[in-house]
Amino acid sequence: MKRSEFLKLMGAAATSGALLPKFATAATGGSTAAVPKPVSIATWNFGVETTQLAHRQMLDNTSAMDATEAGVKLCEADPNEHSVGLGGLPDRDGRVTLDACCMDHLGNIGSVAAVENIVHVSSLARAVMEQTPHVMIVGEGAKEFAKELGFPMQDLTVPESMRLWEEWKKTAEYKPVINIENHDTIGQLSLDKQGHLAGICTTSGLAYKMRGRVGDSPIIGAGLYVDGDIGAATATGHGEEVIRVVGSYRVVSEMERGYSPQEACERAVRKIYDFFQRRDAGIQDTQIGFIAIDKNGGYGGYSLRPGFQYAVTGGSEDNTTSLLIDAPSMLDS
Ligand code: SD4
Repeated sequence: MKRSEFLKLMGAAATSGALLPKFATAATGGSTAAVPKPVSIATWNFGVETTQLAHRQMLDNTSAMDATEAGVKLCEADPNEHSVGLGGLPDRDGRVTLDACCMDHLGNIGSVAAVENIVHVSSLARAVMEQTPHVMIVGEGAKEFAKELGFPMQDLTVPESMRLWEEWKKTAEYKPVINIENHDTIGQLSLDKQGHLAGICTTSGLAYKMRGRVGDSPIIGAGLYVDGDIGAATATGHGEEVIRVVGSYRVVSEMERGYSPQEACERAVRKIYDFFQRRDAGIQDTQIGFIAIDKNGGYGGYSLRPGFQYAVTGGSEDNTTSLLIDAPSMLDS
């Protein structure tokens, strides 16, 4: 299916840039200036569509959590995105396993990991948050819970993801690898008209991972963190390294100490770099990106190496801005 057809199917055509008074691609950077509420930010270029959808919904008084969920679901259902939801790259055994978590401004959290056959794991994480006394359910248990709730079960493979896996197998010798080109998790953070923050992170994780491997994305504090009084952050990239520094919590905690979202993201990336140095570990295969938003709509993003982009859509009905930003990076290549 072509991307345009897919978007039409998802009813997202109405969120295209045509409706937006301003659409620009900034060269680099974050903003210490606040974007007027509502505002939504998300990792990677698919974040343009997902933030536009969330923003439009929030203009209509949808909550940050509902709008963020609507945004990331667009990405989860897209068979052409091979790092999230349907069509995500499989583990080394050819099984697609998904991870997701969500958090709101009150500190409500929900998470699922290593889930098979469910496209909208963001909604499943939200169901864990809202309908169970627990915060994290994994594997078969998560699938059973999804079945109970009536989530459709489906094969998450698509011909292209299987073709890529077959290619990988030719030389892989069944060895899990960290492959920087396959980091495209969506982490999305929104600030609604009421000033409430919410975030969701959803991914198929590292391509060709070992069965049962779980990265940062469904781990509250690592892949996502929201503090309604301060701000929110989410991560993409090499999950093992993000977990090591409790990355998203670290970003929010730096904001609590007074750093801007941009500075806070930079400090978290530098900490990851420091840990590599201490361990004398090779950093060549690692990419990490953080994005953050504060409770006033200030935002930022930063990555270890170039190539990371994030999207920001915010402002009032009459004055909406949607940007795709090339995040500044710590290393040159
Ligand atoms: C993980 N952080 O499972 C995820 C992968 C990722 O962009 O972000 N890809 O480690």
